[in-house]
Amino acid sequence: MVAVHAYGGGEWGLGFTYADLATATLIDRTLSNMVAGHDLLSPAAAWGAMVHALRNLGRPGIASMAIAAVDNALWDLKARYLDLPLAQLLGAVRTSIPAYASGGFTSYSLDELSAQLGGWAAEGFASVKMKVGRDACADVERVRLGREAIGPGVELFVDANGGYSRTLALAQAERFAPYGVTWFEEPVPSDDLEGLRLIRDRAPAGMAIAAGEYGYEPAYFDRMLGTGAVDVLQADATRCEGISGLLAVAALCEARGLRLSAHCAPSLHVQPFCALRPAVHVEYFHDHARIERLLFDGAASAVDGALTPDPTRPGFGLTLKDADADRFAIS
Ligand code: SMN
Ligand code: MG
Repeated sequence: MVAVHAYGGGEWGLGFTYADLATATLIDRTLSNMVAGHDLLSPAAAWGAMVHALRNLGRPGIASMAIAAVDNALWDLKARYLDLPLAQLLGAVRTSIPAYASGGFTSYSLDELSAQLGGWAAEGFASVKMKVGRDACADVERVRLGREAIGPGVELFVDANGGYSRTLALAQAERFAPYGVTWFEEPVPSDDLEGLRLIRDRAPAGMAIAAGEYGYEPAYFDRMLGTGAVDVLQADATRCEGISGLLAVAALCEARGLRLSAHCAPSLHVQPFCALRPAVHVEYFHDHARIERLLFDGAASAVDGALTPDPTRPGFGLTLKDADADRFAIS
């Protein structure tokens, strides 16, 4: 995690991304000077300056994650300055957002998989996500077990992380369908937009194709949507250049009538996803939920399968627990 504090108007703002130390170096050496002196009420202006300044480094990847962390801190600062939760600042359209629980790694034993997914169903999550894509045969058995663990009333999502070929993904979609899989994420590598489109066109009825977690800039999402690659677009504000970038992605979804789902970092996404009209849910990725609870006061905590921002806390509602974070600091 790379955490950023921004200061102005007697307030502070906190943003973060999940990225390499190189991202922090870029923020420290370049972006911090770049945003200094900007109007704290206009994060979008600072965002434009950052995008311009990093042009020659190449935009996707480290540069975009660095912009994301700073942009998130600047939005938090603005919201704190105005004493508004970020959802209110952006214009809330809902008071809570459904969350799907996510884990189910291929490295788990069958018992671990059952216990995790079944536990989430018992906690009240309406949908849960598990990994597939490592061993096609084993995956079918794992999906069968996943369904058995959660019972009939919970949606089952699978994420192949691009682990299948086009033909195998089509075959797996047919094999997963009897277990009520309603979401097939990255059945093929997400750079294969025509492949995603092919699977989407031929997937069993009721099975949505999802991708977008490697999106760093608006043009990437525009290409993905322009190819008709997905039913649900995923976006991650720790990657897609922060809240400013996320607003652009939401506009693309809205224009095409597509659903938007948050990837990872639940504590960062709960507030903005209460203000984005195309948003359908956020991902309650279990490792991030744990890390964010460890490092932040005000971290997201799912209740009955939903995340509800605290209306009394401004911005993202997060405060870095300095003493706990210091134990893990790298400098
Ligand atoms: C994922 C990728 C990287 C880190 C955590 C989780 C995964 C997801 O692809 O969609 O949750
Ligand atoms: Mg994924």
